[in-house]
Amino acid sequence: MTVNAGRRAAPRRAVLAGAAGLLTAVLVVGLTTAAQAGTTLGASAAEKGRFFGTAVAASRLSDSAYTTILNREFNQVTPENEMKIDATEPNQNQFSYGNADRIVSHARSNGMQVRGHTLAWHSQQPGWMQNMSGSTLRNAMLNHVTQVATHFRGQVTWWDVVNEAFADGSGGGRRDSNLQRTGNDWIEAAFRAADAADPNAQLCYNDYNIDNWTDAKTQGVYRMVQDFTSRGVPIDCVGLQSHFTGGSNYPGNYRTTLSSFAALGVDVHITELDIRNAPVDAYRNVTNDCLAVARCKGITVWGIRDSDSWRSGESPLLFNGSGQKKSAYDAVLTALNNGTSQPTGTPTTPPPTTTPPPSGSCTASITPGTVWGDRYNTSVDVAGAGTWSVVVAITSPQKISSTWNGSPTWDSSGNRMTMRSNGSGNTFGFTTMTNGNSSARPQIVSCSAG
Ligand code: 9MR
Repeated sequence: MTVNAGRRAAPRRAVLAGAAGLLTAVLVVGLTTAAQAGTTLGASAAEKGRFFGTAVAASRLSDSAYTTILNREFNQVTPENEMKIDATEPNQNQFSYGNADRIVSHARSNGMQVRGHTLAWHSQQPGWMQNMSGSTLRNAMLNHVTQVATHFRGQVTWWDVVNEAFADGSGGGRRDSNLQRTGNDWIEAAFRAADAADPNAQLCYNDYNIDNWTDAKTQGVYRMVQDFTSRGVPIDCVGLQSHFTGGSNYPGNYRTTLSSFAALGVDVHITELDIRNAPVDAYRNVTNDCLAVARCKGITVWGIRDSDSWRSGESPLLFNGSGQKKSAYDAVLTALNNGTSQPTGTPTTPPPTTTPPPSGSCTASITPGTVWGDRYNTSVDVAGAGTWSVVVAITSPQKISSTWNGSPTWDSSGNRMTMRSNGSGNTFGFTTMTNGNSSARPQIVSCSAG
């Protein structure tokens, strides 16, 4: 049993998503192009029980070409800079959330989940923090984690609690920084503070150059996660940034890295994917590797169009500067559509043997949620069982494009979703694209305990 299983409590996300959606529904009613499951990255990933997301910059939300692609293709967002320490606490104990709130509001009102990035990092610290050290810095960091995680409680599905704390090179040890100099336990202290502030958020460690399984840095992070899970430090996930510098930089053992972290009992996410010149093969391989590992729950690209990228000169993304789909986009979408919905993965250590819980029945009831021009939300309350699996039928051509608070799998038609409890409570939810049929609504087929 993983340490995180007992951490999650009431499933507030679906309810809040509906409320946020209601407030801003007017903004999305104008959308005329209905995305179709299987023909967009987010919808196709959702059919495989995963998310497909992008980094978003608040300054670009007023660019309709940008938001058209964002709303059509993605079901997860990561604020690119707006939740970093310098943005959220520019002066000590003065918090500033405007741009971050704008991204969160846009995301949630469009049925997208949010990854918070990032609570503790050696970089992009405000000046006041850069000049601190010792217990003063430790306390300021913990206060920052607590305040920011509390502000976004219930709105952020995952937090990059700590970012880039390991050194490059052959040692596999920690990066020197003012935070590291407060003591080696600063990372677990940050995770414990985040857990206390938002017990429902999934807490991730995020880093770059941890893609190649044999690299010392990868091994160093692996040992830390292993240590955390063995001692009950609350960690739920590891993010591999995966900023690749070219096709050759994608390591052939990437799948082994993903499955090895997963075998520790944490989810893995590809959090900042971009690849120099967007080679089709490398994008396809990354996608297939994620799909092959059951606990690889999703992919986030680090920007939408090449012109939005932090390294725009390398054209590393899936859309060109004019917003047109590149060949790499087609490769990713095809891989997602061909991928398995019940991946097996190849863990380097065998998974623990578990005894299935006793089966029985339960009841599942539907509560309609926010309705937009081209999609609507539904939440389902399950009673009579703590762990369960609920089968939901959708009427074609409607398709479910994103889900929350459960682990979905799909039948081959894509019209039947089996949602299993994943420790997020007894309410799950999903967004359905109407695809031209605005009258049909999901039906519960069965509810089984265990
Ligand atoms: O994309 C971000 C860029 O706009 C910022 O100037 C930069 C400043 O540090 O951070 C970039 O995002 C980084 C992310 O937060 C952490 N991993 C590496 C990303 C690319 O540098």
